[in-house]
Amino acid sequence: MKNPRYLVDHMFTADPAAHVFNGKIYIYPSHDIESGIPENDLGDHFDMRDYHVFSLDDVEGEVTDHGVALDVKDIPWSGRQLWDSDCAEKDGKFYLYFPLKDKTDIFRIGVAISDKPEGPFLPQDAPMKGSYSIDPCVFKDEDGSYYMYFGGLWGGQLQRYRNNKAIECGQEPADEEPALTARVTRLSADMLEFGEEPKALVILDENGEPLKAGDHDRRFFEASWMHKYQGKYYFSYSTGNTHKLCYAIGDNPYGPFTYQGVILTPVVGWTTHHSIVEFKGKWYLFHHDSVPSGGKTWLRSMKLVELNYDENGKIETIEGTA
Ligand code: FUB
Repeated sequence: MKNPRYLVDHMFTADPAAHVFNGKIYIYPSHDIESGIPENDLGDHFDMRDYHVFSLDDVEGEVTDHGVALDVKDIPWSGRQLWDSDCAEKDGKFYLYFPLKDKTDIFRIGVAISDKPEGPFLPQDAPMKGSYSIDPCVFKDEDGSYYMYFGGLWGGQLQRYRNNKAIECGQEPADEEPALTARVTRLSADMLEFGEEPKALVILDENGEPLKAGDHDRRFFEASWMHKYQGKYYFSYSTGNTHKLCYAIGDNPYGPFTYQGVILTPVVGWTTHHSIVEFKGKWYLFHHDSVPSGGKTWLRSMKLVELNYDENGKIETIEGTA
């Protein structure tokens, strides 16, 4: 495999969530477009309108674009901005989870269903009850339970919530206060709703203290991903304005997790976002950068690179500009 490898060049793709279904790799990325909206800290320039699903039989193989899997115009509650999605399979059905601003410009998380991993997906009439913010990631544990991880700062609106309730004039905490965290919730048996109140996913430092809001090099910003390696739970995420993909390890799906280090150093482009998947006995990082668009933050291209662990289960840092 050319390592790293860009996966497609006929359209811009970002935030790739990869899963192995039916022996193939399926990828659920965002579909970046040139919207003409000026860049700002709320991410208005990320004005995506549909999703395509991609598959490949092998990491070196040809990538198939399965076409439009879900279009914003078919989502009854839609406002704007289809951001990072994820997909989970249960009992032969496939559930696509996506963040989208509703008609009042508040991000909610929606679900759409298909009989096939590539869709097309039929959206539910309303977003998941009690959902907010962005970047849903769904993890199936070995006991058959499904957990959703979500949340994102700034344009992702997470700073507007405390204890799952919207607050007036939401702002990030002061630098010395505990950082805002991703959220985790078990999904309901029908996969369509939260099965419980979302909980805070706490990341501890080397002294067992929660990371502080001012610790921009390590604190959670967006892009949750969960995978399991040698019985441990690896929560990985983007640090946003410091542009790193980092990870923390825990003993169960809820944590707490202890900060470990950097998976990917900054890439070309403002955002960094990924998934980690095992395929045929090797591990891979799917992520994106803005090299092919000449550095345009809102026009990203998904990539694939092999990921390695050392003998203690530590992930070896990958150079984002490699
Ligand atoms: O693609 C839009 C947003 O950019 C995602 O939801 C974030 O994670 C960032 O990658």
